[in-house]
Amino acid sequence: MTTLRSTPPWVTWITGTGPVRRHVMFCLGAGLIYALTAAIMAHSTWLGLIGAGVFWLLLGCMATTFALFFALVRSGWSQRFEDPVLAMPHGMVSILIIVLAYVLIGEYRGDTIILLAQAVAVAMFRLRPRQCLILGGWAALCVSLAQFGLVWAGEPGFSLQRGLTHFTVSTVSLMALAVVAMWISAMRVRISRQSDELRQTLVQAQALATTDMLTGLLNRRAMTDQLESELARVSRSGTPVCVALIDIDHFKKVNDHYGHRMGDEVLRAFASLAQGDLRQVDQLGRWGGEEFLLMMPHVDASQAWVAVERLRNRIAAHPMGDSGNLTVTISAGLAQFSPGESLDRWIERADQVLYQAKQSGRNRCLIAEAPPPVPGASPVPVQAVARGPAAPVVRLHPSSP
Ligand code: GH3
Ligand code: MG
Ligand code: MG
Repeated sequence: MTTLRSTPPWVTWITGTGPVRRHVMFCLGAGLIYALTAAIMAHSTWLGLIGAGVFWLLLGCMATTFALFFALVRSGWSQRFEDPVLAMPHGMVSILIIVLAYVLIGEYRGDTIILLAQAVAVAMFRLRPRQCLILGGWAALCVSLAQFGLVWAGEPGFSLQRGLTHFTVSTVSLMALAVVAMWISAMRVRISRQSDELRQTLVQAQALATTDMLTGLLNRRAMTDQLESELARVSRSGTPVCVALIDIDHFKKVNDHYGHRMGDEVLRAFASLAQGDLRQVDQLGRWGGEEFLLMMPHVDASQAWVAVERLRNRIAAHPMGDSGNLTVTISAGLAQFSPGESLDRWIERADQVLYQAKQSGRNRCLIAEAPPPVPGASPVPVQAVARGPAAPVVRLHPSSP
């Protein structure tokens, strides 16, 4: 048994719903990285490694950036862009803040290079391959400018020699990381495209396995599945359900006189007319050749008979073919499910009365009489079969079990 757990309202208030929620979660992930960085900075400030002014300035920059991007994503404003997470501009602004830290925190500035590497590495999970390379280049460019600026401004302890060493190490490692990020991002894009294709193929395969290609109706296998699940439902609820086996009369003659293509056209026309005439809960499938099976839940035999008669009259009155000079009729055998009987037996009863409808002149719908009750099963509501406007109930062969 599965239990449905609903999301608490305060979580929905923060994350939103639908696609926005997924994008907000990315933003919150970035927020977590900011929070960890702020905690490390606070500890360093407490140890006296960073000045309090610098700490509050960097904290303010991080908080403002996070709040701004969170608002843009959470409000749904960013949905208009190809990447609603805004990973590229967010990544670029974060890199600027890290480079600001690089400039301001003095002799421990080398530690911030690892944060730049982290910003580039995170990009591979969201950005396209080329964007990963651009972001890596942006990080290397910003930190290089900062290094040359520090040398040019005569920052104490940051000689030309030191600046060049920093420049080489940071540029080489950031660009190497950007190439790896690009490669992983390309792999991610390829895997996601392949899984989309696979999903599409699966949907197509499912449609092929359950649909009759000529008429677009359920095929026999899918129809049998529907019948089985309906029987499982009926055995719990006890509500009535009927099937009608419908066969086009003298269909062979249509093929013989008008050609096989016209025969196909008639089958398609029947399917489309019937579908337009039925309730949403009714299920129609192609049972084979020019024979169709209609399942009608929640109605007894006399109510189902009225529906099939309406369909029969509609088909008989509908001109088919290009010139419209062809009309066909249908015969149907109808059976209400009797508690305790098997699916095969139920359909067999419908088939037997269809045979009798053919024998007695075609273009009619007959109802199968309810079978003798199965011991232990709840009885069939007899009046359900006997009621209705002249519904012709047919007594099946006495030897039938
Ligand atoms: P009855 O009134 O007794 O049902 O006679 P009938 O001619 O309709 O029945 P019969 O079983 O003699 O012939 C059915 C024909 O339906 C034979 C078969 O070639 C044709 N048929 C079956 N499937 C298709 C199909 O997909 N397309 C076309 N055009 N014909 C089909
Ligand atoms: Mg036929
Ligand atoms: Mg037939």
